[in-house]
Amino acid sequence: MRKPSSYSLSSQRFGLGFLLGLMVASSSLSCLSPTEEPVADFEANIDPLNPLTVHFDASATMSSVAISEYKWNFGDGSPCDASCKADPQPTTTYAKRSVYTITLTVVDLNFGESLPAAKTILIGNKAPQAVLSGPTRAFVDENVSFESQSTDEDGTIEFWEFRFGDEAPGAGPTRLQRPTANHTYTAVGEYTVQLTVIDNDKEESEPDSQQIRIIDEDTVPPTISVQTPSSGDILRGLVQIQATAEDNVDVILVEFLIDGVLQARDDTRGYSFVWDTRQEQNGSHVIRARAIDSSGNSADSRPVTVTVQNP
Ligand SMILES: [Ca+2]
Ligand SMILES: [Ca+2]
Repeated sequence: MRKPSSYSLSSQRFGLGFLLGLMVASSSLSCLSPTEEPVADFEANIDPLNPLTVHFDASATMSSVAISEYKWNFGDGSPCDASCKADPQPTTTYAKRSVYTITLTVVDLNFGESLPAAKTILIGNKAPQAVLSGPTRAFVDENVSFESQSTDEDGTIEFWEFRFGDEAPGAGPTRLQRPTANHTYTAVGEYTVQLTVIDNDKEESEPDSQQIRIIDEDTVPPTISVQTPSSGDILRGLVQIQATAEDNVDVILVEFLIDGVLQARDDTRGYSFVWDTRQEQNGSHVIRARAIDSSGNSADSRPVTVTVQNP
């Protein structure tokens, strides 16, 4: 039973493989009777750390008896010595970036030589690196901009392929010839945005991705209260002022005010600031905290009136 041969350069595994031509000869057999000659087949995996190094693998070769010889021709004029001929998984490092045609002929003890299997591959190209940037939150119907900071060490980037995460099932990416993309989401949700770039050797990068949260426009202000100190407290020295704030979307900043004057800002939950009461006159002072959400809505806490009494 015969089936069509298939290209087996494992670009998925290493992400660096790129094929210019395909096999010249050979089909694969899904089963081989003991009366048939062997069928050579191999994979060529470009090393992810060195694009001039290629790991070959002849595991896909079919034969009814053991293979006695793997005749590799790496396409760069280097000889295949006895150890190379015994090796179904040789590794070769090429001297320079070029297109090479690699062939493999196998020999088994019963039926002699197979037809040559061949692959023509660009070896030595460095794959481009995709780097995506963009907001992590936006509103429904807002025009959102994503940007590529991708690079190609040994060439240039020719295409930028964006996926915004809300494509129809089966739809392909948006392929652009520029590094920025604009997109408008029509529904709330979490979306994965993905960028793949393609260099001037037609080699694709690994994808870079990020999440974006799409929300309805937020008109609800946050809530905030000062936890410590409490109204009526008598304070001296350094005093930690602590507030809690909540929002339907996100609190991005809490400000602390003493007698209406801004003293400090904190954008980390567990909002706090250390007040040096020695800088104040002894007597009554009013503490307030103000929370600001990601849409710019703000709210003030109830005032906390304390007495400063330093020696
Ligand atoms: Ca390149
Ligand atoms: Ca809000």
